[in-house]
Amino acid sequence: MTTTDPSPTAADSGSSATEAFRAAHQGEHGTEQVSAERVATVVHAVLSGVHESIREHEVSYPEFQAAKQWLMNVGEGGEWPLFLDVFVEHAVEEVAARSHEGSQGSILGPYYLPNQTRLPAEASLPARPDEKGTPLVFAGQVRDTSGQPVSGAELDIWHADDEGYYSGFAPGIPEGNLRGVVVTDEQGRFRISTVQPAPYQIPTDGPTGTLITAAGWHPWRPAHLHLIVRAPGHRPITTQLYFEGGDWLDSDVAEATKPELVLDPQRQQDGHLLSEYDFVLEPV
Ligand code: MBD
Ligand code: FE
Repeated sequence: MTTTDPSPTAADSGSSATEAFRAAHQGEHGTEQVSAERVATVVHAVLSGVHESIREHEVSYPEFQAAKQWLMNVGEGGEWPLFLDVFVEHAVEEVAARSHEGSQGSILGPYYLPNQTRLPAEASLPARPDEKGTPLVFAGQVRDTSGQPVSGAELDIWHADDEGYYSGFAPGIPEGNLRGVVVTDEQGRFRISTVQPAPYQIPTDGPTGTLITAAGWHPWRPAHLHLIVRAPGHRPITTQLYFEGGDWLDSDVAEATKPELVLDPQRQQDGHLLSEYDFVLEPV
């Protein structure tokens, strides 16, 4: 390692993710927004599933107390956003996708930050002067479901660095690093220069990591780009793009991969990787 920055602790990234979620959803009043009927139906179903698991697996008092202890730790460590996005969000996205047209989506995850630098259609994401990683160019076109190019569409893009860390959630990375809002040109095109992200490892020193270790699972997500693609009059698409042949592609801990979301970057003469991908937005 050439840097002197400490590795991010689970507690640091957990509390940042909790803060980011609260900021994004401030003014929304939680359960007051959901009808009593829906709360009763869904919460009853969830609790019934828990009760049934306890009966089926004859869960003991020590196991119940261990679970209670762990749940308290998730809250204290600020890891509810991480835990829920890794283990639950993919099912919510799957249900939402049933009624969607246009490009496939995927989960948002805990590390989105709004209001990043706006950039022209051909742009480099903000990066450190010595940003490590293989240069990657991500280029394509945004069209609507009738095939018309969408000019002025925003590609809100963010991804981990060459060590798998996200700016805003790991110490020592400048604010806004490897994040940006790229605006498509008159032909709906974009061409974004960045670096190839590394796979993401769930912090092993927090409660989510403890659970994964205790169960003997692995803590990895395959390398990915996050995007929200939006344009007036169209449904925004939240998605992720992965890399053919990458580690963990077939065993994402967050179960958020889809075959349609795998890029196959080609190495160019000067050594950089080029990936082309087009987005299709449906009208609202
Ligand atoms: C990530 O980087 C991520 O994308 C998700 C969904 C969960 C945890 C970390
Ligand atoms: Fe991610």
